[in-house]
Amino acid sequence: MRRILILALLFATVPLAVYGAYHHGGDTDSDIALQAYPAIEGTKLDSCALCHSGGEYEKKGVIVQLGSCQWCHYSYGYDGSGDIADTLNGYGQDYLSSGKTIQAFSDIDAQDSDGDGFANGVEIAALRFPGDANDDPTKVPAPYRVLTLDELQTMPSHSQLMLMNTHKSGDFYAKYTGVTMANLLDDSHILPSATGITVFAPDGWAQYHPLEPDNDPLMYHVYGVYPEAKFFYSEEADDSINPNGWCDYSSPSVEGLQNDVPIVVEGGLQMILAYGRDGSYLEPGQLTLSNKLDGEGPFRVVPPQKVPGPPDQATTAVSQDVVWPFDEDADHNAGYASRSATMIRIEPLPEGTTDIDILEAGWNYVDEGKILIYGNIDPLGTMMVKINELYDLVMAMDQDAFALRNAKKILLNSIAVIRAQLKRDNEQPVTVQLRNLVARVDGCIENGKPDQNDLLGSCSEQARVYWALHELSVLQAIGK
Ligand SMILES: [Ca+2]
Ligand SMILES: [Ca+2]
Ligand SMILES: [Ca+2]
Ligand SMILES: [Ca+2]
Repeated sequence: MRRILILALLFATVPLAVYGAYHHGGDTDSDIALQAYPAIEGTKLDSCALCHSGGEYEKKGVIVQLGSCQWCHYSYGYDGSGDIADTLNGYGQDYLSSGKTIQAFSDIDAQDSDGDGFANGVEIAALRFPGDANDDPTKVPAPYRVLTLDELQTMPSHSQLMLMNTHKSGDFYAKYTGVTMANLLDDSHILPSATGITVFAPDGWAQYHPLEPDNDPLMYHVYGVYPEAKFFYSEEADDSINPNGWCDYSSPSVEGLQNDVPIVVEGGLQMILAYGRDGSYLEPGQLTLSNKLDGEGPFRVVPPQKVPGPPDQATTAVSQDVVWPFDEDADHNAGYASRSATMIRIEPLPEGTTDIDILEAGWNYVDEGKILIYGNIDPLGTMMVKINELYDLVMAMDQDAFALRNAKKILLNSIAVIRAQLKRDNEQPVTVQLRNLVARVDGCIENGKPDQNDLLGSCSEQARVYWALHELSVLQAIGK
């Protein structure tokens, strides 16, 4: 029960959407959106979430959070039997009632569909959701890093033979290989204020883990070694001998092990981000037509048992008159092992930041073998990416957008100076220089038109640079 509450709380404060491919057969609205706003192509706005909301439902006592695409499929149905209007956010409803055309997009441009104080057109220019009041141009995506399978494999690897104890799916021993979560977080430079992680899979699943050991039996910690486990073997449980067995002992690593003998794991049992199992890469997950996840890879977060015990009989089995009957209080760690993890959010999100643009971190991450780590981490890497993007953005701007003939050069030079200071990690000058530069692109935001010292004469271009600098300023303040 406590777990359900915690998940519900997390979701209540930080709404999340997970996006998939959304340019459906028969869907013309997403193409019209791209015609109306070509600049959103490939951004987080180029997704279901532009017009559709996410949602959640309860499944066996657990709140399952669905992103906009899954929510639409869940509530509208793959057969289209539901009412599509129920899945629309405020912006989608305004678009619908304005006639669903290119003209409709410009007709509602000046409206504030989600009531967050920013007009739809302003939000779209800043790449913020016009149908989500929790997203607006002042909100800054949290710092992040993306890791590939190759990169993870260059980090120290950790292997452990362990029991995966399930409620009802059948238990198994397996030797998982990966990186310890502790190592991964240290390598990501998590900040001292970090308290836990939430792991997300593209089917909408989310699982929270505290950093430090916790008394709650359902809280599997990130840092620290788990108790050594004994090997539990019984012919009755062995599904290769007994057709009614419930444990798979086929892992080559169990060969030669005796019942009731401790399993020795070098470095001890730890929570790992696994990419291998019994010498093979994890099989990538995929969503079945009934919205169920098959496969467990390319990455699975694997927590060992906090209270080691034998594989117990499935809760659904008819016969519980066995050597290890189902035990409600047993440590069923497998249910907390997130399959096909594509995102790890380090909690809490730093002040002034919000969930990142996670358009890419869905099923393509499963296919590409990538994982996204974001939240309470050192912002420097993200700032370097953002300042390079800003430089390229200004570089590509038309000369006409600038207020003076040499204004483009001045702006580019200023950005280059800040970038150089960032590289040297000179905190003080970066903060001051960012503030000074904002003052030279702030007229339109402050007073609706360029002011005396502004470098850009075009308000739309000013807004893009202004919000980009705002983003850098918020990131710069993280952890300070
Ligand atoms: Ca708005
Ligand atoms: Ca908004
Ligand atoms: Ca079991
Ligand atoms: Ca100014």
